[in-house]
Amino acid sequence: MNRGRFITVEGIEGVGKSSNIAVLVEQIEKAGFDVLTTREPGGTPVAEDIRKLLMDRGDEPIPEIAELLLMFAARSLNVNNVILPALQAGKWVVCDRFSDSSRAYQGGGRGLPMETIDSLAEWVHGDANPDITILLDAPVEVGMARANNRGAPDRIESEKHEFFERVRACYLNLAKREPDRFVILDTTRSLQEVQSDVSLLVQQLIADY
Ligand code: Z5A
Repeated sequence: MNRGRFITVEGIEGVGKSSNIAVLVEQIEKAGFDVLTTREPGGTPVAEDIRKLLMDRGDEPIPEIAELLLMFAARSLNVNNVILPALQAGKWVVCDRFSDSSRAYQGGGRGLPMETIDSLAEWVHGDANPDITILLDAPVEVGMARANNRGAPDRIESEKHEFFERVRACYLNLAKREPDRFVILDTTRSLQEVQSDVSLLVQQLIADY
């Protein structure tokens, strides 16, 4: 059986990951493939517990290194217990964030060394890298304005504007570094326009499968 395709969706908060993942999944299913969706940090019961630890605005400060290691601990659970078994069963996997989020947030945003993050990625998931990464991109103000319509910000959402500027710049650099894997979609356009690009992309992926 062919290994399924592994697709990740990335971007700063509020750029429309959830809204576009819904279309992505619908299109893949329409083409007759089984698809599994998951998210990071999270995706398994223990990884979802780690997510709560990471997002809660508790009293104890979380050092940057602990934050990075917790992201990768959750990723190890998701890769081994959810992503790899699904790919091996021929399912397509759509993951809301993956190691590029650690590169962008903990590397770009917090300033942790990229070589360390790349080594952790290699250690935790070896060559289980995404076949394609959709980077949804918009200026920080746009993402924040869309995200602000929701409830109280979590621990990471409470960071300052400059933090998210660094995260976005890092994402754009990652896309430059691996142009064959990344597809950048400008999400300042209407949701319908972006979703129609997502549909075209899926058709292309299916044609190449
Ligand atoms: N994190 C990390 O630091 N390191 C890691 O390794 C990993 C994660 C894996 C997880 O958050 C947090 O963890 C995240 C990074 C960090 N922290 N931050 N910030 P998450 O991924 O669960 O949540 P999020 O990034 O905050 O995503 P989100 O806010 O849920 O946004 P979204 O899914 O990208 O957007 P949406 O919900 O689809 O859309 C937001 C609103 O905009 C909604 O009302 C839509 O209808 C609207 N929208 C969407 N697209 C459009 C367009 N094109 N036009 C108009 N309106 C639109």
